[in-house]
Amino acid sequence: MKKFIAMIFVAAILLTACSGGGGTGVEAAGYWMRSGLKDGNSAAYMMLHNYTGQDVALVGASSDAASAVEVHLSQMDANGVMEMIQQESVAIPAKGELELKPGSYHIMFIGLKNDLNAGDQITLTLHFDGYDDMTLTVPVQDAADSSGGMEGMDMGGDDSMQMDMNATPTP
Ligand SMILES: [Cu+2]
Repeated sequence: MKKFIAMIFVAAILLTACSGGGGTGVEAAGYWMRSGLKDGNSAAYMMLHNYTGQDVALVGASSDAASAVEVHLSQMDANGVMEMIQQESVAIPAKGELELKPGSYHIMFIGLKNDLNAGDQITLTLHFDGYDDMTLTVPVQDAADSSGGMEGMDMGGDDSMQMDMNATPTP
């Protein structure tokens, strides 16, 4: 039994060594944000890697690019209608990752302060429970499908996000 435990311990050390450059904490990759119009809504997407041995909770985000910034999950309700639900806390699994992508988790920007066009950049700060804030300079890109109306501030009516399943986040 002792031997078994020792083997698990060794495996854990090897995993740590393989996680790349001794990376600790959380890393964001491939982040981008959808273009949008002043007073409209938009969303940012990315891959969050957790290099720690414990789940890390994403508990919010902030940016001066919009009146409000929230962590959302898009999902199908019982009637087959896509809805967005604000998330108080989303776990990035230990030694795992959380993908924020169209039709799933995303950082929601409500009430853009300015038009955001492809090529623009915004500053986004992510908040984690028990870890330092992470500030990102996020490039704005046109979504693959921009046919969804971006006008209006009514979030309930903006269900255009799920139309962009083919949007490809580029690193
Ligand atoms: Cu949303």
